[in-house]
Amino acid sequence: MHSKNAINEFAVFGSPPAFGQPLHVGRPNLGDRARLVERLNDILDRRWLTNDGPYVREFEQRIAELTGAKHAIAVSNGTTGLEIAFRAAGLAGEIIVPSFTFVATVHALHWLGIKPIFCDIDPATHCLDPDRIEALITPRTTGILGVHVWGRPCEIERLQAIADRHGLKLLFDAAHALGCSYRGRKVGQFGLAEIFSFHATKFLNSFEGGAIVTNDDALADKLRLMRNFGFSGYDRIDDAGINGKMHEFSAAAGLTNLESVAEFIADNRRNYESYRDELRSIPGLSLLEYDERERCNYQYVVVEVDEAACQVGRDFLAEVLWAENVLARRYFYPGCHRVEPYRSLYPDASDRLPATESVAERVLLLPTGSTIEAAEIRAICEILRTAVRQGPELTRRLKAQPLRFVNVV
Ligand code: T4K
Repeated sequence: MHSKNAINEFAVFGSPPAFGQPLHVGRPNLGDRARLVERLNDILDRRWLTNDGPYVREFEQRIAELTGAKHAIAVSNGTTGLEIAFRAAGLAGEIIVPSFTFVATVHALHWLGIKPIFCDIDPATHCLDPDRIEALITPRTTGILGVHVWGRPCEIERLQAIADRHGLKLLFDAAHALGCSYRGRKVGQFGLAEIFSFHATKFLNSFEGGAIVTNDDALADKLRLMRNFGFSGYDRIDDAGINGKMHEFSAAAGLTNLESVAEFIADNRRNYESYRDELRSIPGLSLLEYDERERCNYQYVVVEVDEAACQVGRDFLAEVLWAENVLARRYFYPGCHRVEPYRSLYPDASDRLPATESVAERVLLLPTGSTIEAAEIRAICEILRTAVRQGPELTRRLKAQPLRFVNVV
């Protein structure tokens, strides 16, 4: 690692990068390799590769236990899980959804011909602002889709009260929130259904994968049917389903990684605390906090950049970090409403999303997970400390050269 005590030593101005290899935000956490290989061999020996196989069933059982939900239906990925859940729940017309989310949340609605009605977020929580929802409800609204951004649950009770008052369905995109709790109850037990992602970059991965969890028996039956083309038996089709099945290799990876999930959370928490200690002394950078009274998975290290206080903007900090091989991410810049097709379909959405736009302009996610070491975190924070200490000069010099890594929409 190269020291970065002055901006003249920054790779963005031609010096060697601090890190020889890229540091990622979403480097996969991996459980016991021998156990995984054992399970893969079982699958090959059994010649049962997919279609509700034994490992998928076991994985579903474990996810139901972990979340406390009555039913867990494993799916091929989180996005397909969202689509199947929306369809099985009968969502149609208009759905109120944040724009500050990964674009898959909104794509899933759009693919089903449902109009996303973008609602602003609370800048403190980064989740749907309950005070902004009711003004968006029309006779065409059938539901509210909350997203537990960064694993910090939405204001669930208030959302449920609004949904009940207007006869709307409430579902949650819980892609970030496995193992997290709201008022002492695990995420997975709220709304009509909650949908998790086990993509490689999530702290618990099944390579690709997801699960829909629900306490509703009838919905669970429908979800199982729809995940498998609508088949309820050989030659018997009861609904217009799709192929959303998780296969056995994915479930084997999910089960193996689940065995190490406590270690992954401990690693994330340790990283988060190291960042917190290091960043505390840097003016203008604030680390998004997790509620210590709740269960958290700490899988995202989210920094908000106050440009006025730092005298250097978030995008310039990202440019500096990328040049040093620190692949910090600007999730979810620029917001779903500002990417296609939503930008063209709903050109006026910006007018009612000031908090979304301002948060999307100042958020920066830093590398974490089991592969990141304490010394690397210290070095990343040293780069940030140097950048902020020499903020005005850094800004002046970066304005004079083209950005290589960061695009501005
Ligand atoms: N809802 C929400 C709120 C979500 O955040 C997501 C997914 C979904 C729904 C949909 O769930 P899935 O259908 O994906 O199950 C990543 C992930 O692809 C995506 O799953 C995730 N959210 C999103 C927040 O991040 P990208 O395109 O920004 O990251 P990606 O895939 O380039 O990976 C990030 C870094 O991780 C890479 O620079 C390299 C590293 N990496 C990645 C992979 C796949 C590895 O080191 N190894 C790997 O195998 O979307």
